[in-house]
Amino acid sequence: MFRTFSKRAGLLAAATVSALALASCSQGASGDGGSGDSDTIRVGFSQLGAESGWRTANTESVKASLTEDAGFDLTFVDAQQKQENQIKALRDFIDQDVDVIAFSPVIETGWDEVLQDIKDSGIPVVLVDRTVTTTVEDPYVTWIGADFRLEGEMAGEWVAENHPDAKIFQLQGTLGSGAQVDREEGFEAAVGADAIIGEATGNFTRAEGKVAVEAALQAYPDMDMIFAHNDDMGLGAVEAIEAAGLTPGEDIKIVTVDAVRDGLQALKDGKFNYVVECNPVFGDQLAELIKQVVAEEDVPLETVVVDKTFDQSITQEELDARLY
Ligand code: GZL
Repeated sequence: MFRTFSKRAGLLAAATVSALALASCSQGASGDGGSGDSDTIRVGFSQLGAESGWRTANTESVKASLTEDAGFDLTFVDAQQKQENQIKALRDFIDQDVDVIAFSPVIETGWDEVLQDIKDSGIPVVLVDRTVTTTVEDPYVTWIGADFRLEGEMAGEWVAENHPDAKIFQLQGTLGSGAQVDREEGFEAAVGADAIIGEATGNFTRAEGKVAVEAALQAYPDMDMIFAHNDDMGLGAVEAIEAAGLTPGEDIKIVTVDAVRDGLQALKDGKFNYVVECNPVFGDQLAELIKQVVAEEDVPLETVVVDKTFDQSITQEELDARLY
């Protein structure tokens, strides 16, 4: 069974690759004729959906980097958060005999057959963002994304330090996704499982997050904190809390992950209490990795996109300076 390895080891590799990527990008960008390919690289990209502000920003970053001018012929397919749509897209990419297949798996499991077929086709896989658990040996050449477990730990450490007695409702992302599994693991390691009085999934969307919290407010009247696995569900929680006549950020504290603009605005407005970043703007690093894969250069198995954290001291200047 293969799963993306412990991501801490990837940090050093990330720093190395990031420096290399930036260097080679700047060479290419300055037009000094770097080592750019004369051939176009045909990339099949299966994006899992458009469920959140994070996903939208990630898609924009990927499309802004995998351009014709940069030497790519990108086929981009949105799966509307359905695994069967992703598997169909991956099979289409095999039929089209693309040069590289890239995808962000909506959940960790259920990919063995299609990953084996891709491997048999000889097309290299670049895994993006989410992780996979599979029996296929060496299922992908390289993965780029965030350390979800660390994100959960950072959120949990802030809670443990600032609200040690919190009664927490956990608003989970898409069940079975690497982001949900690992954020939950990291968060619970930091706060202790006993601090979590209830949980339910909001599938990383604002609407489903609101519905889940409406039910939670009835089921857990003594909850005083929500850990939402992304900003969008946290914003849905704000709507539900306000509809119940309570004050988000005060009666019920909210801790989230992503740091999209709407989430950081809620933080600045006092409706969120703490936000852990999960940076989606890595299209340039992805483009560089794909070029290295096609050139059969050595690439690290993992490139971890480094995250930071925000509290309510965030300024409007910081907010305005955000890329997404
Ligand atoms: C994280 C990404 C998650 C975001 C959500 O890298 O996979 O999926 O946290 C998105 O906003 O839905």
